[in-house]
Amino acid sequence: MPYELKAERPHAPAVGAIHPFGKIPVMRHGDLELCESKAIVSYIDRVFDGPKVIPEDIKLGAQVEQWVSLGNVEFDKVMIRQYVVGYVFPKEAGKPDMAAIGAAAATMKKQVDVLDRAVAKDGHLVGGQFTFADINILPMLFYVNRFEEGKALLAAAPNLSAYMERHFARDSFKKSMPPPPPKS
Ligand SMILES: N[C@@H](CCC(=O)N[C@@H](CS)C(=O)NCC(=O)O)C(=O)O
Repeated sequence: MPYELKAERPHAPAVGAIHPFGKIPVMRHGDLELCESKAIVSYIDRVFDGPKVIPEDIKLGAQVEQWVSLGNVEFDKVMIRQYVVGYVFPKEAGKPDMAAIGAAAATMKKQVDVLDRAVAKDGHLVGGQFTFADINILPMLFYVNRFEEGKALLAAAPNLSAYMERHFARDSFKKSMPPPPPKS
């Protein structure tokens, strides 16, 4: 589907006008303004033709919802908020709290095992097809893989490593790589 990407920082006025807590992404389509990735994806999936990223099949769709919820509640909390943000935005500038990062990495080990088993069968989280369950989790794995402990954990998970390699090579993944953030 055609789209126009307007790069904005979180909490920029244009973002705050749509997301009550100033987070990105936000979307505008005609007179509809939406925030929160899952809501945006569900809308696009329903309005536009093309392959569904949330399958219409009730059981497959429910499994996608399950993994998206696990992604947003469990994996995002540890992998992004505790681990990646711990490195990128330390509370004290230039001094990441290595005890907190180590604790996050220990929890992440269990999460990586769960994902490694989940993709073992056919290289997807749900139903042998590429869905929003995968799309939601792949950017988290991409950023975890940029830091030492995360890279080591992921390298030790063979199914998940193959999963990442395969899906990171997708044209859509490369095209949705965020542009450098605009200057604030
Ligand atoms: N639940 C939101 C999470 C969005 C989110 O956390 N976005 C980050 C950037 S990837 C953000 O805007 N962070 C700014 C902040 O937390 O203040 C969604 O799924 O869209």
